[in-house]
Amino acid sequence: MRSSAAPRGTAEVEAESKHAATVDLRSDTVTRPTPAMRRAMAEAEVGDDVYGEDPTINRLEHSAAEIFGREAAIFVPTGTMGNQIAIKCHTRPGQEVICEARSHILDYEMAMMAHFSGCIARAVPGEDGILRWSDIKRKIRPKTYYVAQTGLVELENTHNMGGGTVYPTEVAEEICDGAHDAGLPVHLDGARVFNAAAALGKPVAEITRKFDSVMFCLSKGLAAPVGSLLVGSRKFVDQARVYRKALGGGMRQAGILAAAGLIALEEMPKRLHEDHANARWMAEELAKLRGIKLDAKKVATNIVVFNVAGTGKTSAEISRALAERGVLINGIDPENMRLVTHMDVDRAACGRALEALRQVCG
Ligand code: TLP
Repeated sequence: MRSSAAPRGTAEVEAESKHAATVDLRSDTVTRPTPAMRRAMAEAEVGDDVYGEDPTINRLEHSAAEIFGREAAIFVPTGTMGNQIAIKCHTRPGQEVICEARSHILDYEMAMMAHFSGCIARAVPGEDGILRWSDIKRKIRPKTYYVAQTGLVELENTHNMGGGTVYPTEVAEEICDGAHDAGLPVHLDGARVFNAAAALGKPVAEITRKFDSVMFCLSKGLAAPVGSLLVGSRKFVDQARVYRKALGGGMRQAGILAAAGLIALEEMPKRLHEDHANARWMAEELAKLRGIKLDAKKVATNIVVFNVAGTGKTSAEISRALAERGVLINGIDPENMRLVTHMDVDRAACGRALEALRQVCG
């Protein structure tokens, strides 16, 4: 069994070197910087960001705050660090964080909410990863001294393991309003919030306006090599800067990275619909294969999660056979797999991956 977050196995690496044109659908994190990004990186004006003196980082943070309609933003090396800093800022040790049962903060962030913030997750299952206020309301702990108190509500949009599903804006806003009435902040893991915005046809500022903080990644569908941002109030971001430094995330002349990030932020969101169309097409074709189960109509962004139990093979066996044909797709568990479309995989490459899937699963 291999998770999508797992390092590449020998079979995959060997296959990659054998095939000049490997189709890598393991994640949108595998995208490489564009020529424009590489040029901008080479020419970036830099300074020491711990002193607040890197002009390119300052420009990126300013631009992110403006795009999200917030007071401030902070550049962090990874989405994981951004999420964990947000949890630390919003909570106190001994509290609970309400999140979806397959959320990234719970399943892929190394138990850091316990390790770093001293909190436990109150995991709530949601259909396709999407929670409703009625699910959350029931899990808020009563205000008595003898139970751990709820400190934070966290949502994920798009929901990764839910299959790139998108929160309808009114559902997310009802949760934010309900949580705020209960005195609770709400953090958004918006690693792929630009995909959500593209699917909804709305600006990110509009779909995230009620959240207290938002983390989003430059290094996924937006194709930057490194980096994420955390946006929120000035007070929140000032506190986040303290925790970023404490975690060793004060990166000095990281304007080199921010230069690529600015292109990712300002230029790349407009092409995400191509990835979504490719994912939907792959889902429709996959649904025709015997032994594979998925509802292609639910594929709204760039992630396709599908069940392979009916093929009589495990996801690891399928992964290996695909890798031999130059196609990389990982399993989530023995019965389920995830493929993610992105800028470095065009329609023709998706077609080649489908052909390999037909050979292996059909
Ligand atoms: N997701 C990765 C793996 O860790 C699973 C991927 O390949 O999809 N939030 C969400 C919703 C994410 O999907 C990820 C990365 C993160 C946070 C963390 O971002 P990084 O990898 O920059 O720490």
